[in-house]
Amino acid sequence: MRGHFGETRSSIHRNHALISSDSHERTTLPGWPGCEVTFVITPQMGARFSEFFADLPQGAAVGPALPGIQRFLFVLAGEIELAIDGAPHTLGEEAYALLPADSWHEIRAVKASRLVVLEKRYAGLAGTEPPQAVIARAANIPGSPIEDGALVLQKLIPEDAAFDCEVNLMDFVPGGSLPYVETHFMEHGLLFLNGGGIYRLGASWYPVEQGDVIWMGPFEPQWFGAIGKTNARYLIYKNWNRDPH
Ligand code: UGY
Ligand code: MN
Repeated sequence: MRGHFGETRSSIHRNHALISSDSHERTTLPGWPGCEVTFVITPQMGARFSEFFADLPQGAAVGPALPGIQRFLFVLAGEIELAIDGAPHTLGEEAYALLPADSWHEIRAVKASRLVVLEKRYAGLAGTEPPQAVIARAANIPGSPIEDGALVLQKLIPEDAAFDCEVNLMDFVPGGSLPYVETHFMEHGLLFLNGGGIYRLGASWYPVEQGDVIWMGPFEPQWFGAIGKTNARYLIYKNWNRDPH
């Protein structure tokens, strides 16, 4: 939703960014024929990964990511068919896939669909085979209550040395919060799926709501408190499982 002319909640800084949907810029992209894409996090900001929304009309067909790049996709709306090695999988709302670097796949929109996509260069590990594709539905992933039930954590990617990233769902009860201000070398790409609250990034506090995206660079102090009458839930990427150098 747009506010007043000349205003936005988007706020871009050297080591963090809040991108609200009022400032989205839709573009075309050769790899996504017939689709509209909206990049919200890219290396131009300083991030070491990309995050974008992809709006696919019914029937759109999309091939794999660029060489060396792995792709995570999460269906926000609609339905897609994902072909991997010839085997089709149907993914509806809140189904997701992690597609390993340099592996063939095709995404076909069964209905008009909206995806959120994360792409990063895969960091291999000597002596460890690269991962297999992961395809699942968020609703089937068990949640772990943490911080005395202030939030429930779902880990969408298996905990295995082959994976160089995490993508989690964090669901906060009203009044729930992160227990402390985190500082860590890992980066985040975050999308608010439900509810909102106050996000602390560095020395700034931002009101946040459904549809907002946040990039948190290395060591950016970060804290969240869920404010409101409903749960606040976000999808959060983190580079993970690898040395910092
Ligand atoms: O996993 C995390 O680092 C997570 N707790 N960070 C965050 O929610 N900002
Ligand atoms: Mn964190």
